[in-house]
Amino acid sequence: MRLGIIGLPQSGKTTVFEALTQSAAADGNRQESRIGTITVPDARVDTLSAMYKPRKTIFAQVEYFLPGKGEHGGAKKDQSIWTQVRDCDALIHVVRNFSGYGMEAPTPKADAMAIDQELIISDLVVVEKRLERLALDERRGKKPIPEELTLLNRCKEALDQEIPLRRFPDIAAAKILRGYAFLSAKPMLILFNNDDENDDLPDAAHLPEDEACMVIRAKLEQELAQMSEDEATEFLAEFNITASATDRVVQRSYELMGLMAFFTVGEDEVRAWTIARDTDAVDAAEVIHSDIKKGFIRAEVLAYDDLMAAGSYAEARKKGTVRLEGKTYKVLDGDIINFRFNV
Ligand SMILES: Nc1nc2c(ncn2[C@@H]2O[C@H](COP(=O)(O)OP(=O)(O)O)[C@@H](O)[C@H]2O)c(=O)[nH]1
Ligand SMILES: [Mg+2]
Repeated sequence: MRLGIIGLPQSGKTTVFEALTQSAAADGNRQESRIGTITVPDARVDTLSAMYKPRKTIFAQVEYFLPGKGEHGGAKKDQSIWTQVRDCDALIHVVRNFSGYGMEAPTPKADAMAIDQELIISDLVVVEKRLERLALDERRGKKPIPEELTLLNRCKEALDQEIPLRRFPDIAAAKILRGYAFLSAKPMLILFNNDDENDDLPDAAHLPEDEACMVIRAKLEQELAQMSEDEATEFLAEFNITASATDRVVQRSYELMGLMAFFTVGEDEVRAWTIARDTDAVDAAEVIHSDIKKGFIRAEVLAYDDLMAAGSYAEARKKGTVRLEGKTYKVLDGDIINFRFNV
């Protein structure tokens, strides 16, 4: 899973990236795009690991991607940022809500909308090109796929009205549109980047409507990321910060993207795997290995809570809470799965 960090210049994207990934700036390398991998905290994995004492414990991971500035100026530069984030699964949109010497007062709502406009325009270009192409094909006797045509026309209608595609869950989820990687269809979390002293969201008048929003104090968090544990504890108390920004941002992004985790356990490895909600068992198997999907027989499933209630896998089996499920079983958050397959 990859989260792309976007936002206006000077909104704090680099600072947010460094806070989240706990990485310091590699000086002189500022034009390049950067990727940071972070581990998704999950207390259930800690518990399973304590129970199985495996050789390896593997948490889910998330990648943060900070687009590079590109080599060209002007329009081409902007274009390249959007091209760079096309294959991200979701967007983290950083909006300036801090003041600084020589800066204008923050205008968070207007700033957020300006970026949204760019996403919308970028998608509109893609949709219009594709519709032209389909019309041309049709004149040459090639029939378009009706579902695709209908959906593309709906996209165009929405984008023409400056409505981002993420407002339409069926469009955002449509398999047939996936290849277009529409930017405004991606789940987006707005991070208001506040002054150190301010822990609040902008008041309603300055909030964009219908968006997932949270506050980050990126500069503070960045400083925090570079402290020793002792220093950090003191600092957290002083600024009234509870969970680290990373934890909060990851959690919100997970919710936003409709993601969840299932687990595999054993003496060798305890591991969390990330899947979308409503994933079939056979597709969850594929996340581990395509062979498991191909040779899928059954999924042996035990809910995490049932394992905790029973105390051990063997006890859970005696109680009858270990189930055998078929290919189309919808995996639930916290399922512990043992796939039976042959290759
Ligand atoms: N006061 C304050 N300054 C910040 C904050 N986040 C970033 N800055 C400053 O704003 C400037 C731009 O930040 P930067 O991360 O480079 O923005 P980018 O252009 O979006 O990558 C830098 O001087 C940062 O130190 C913040 O939360 N509070
Ligand atoms: Mg930057």
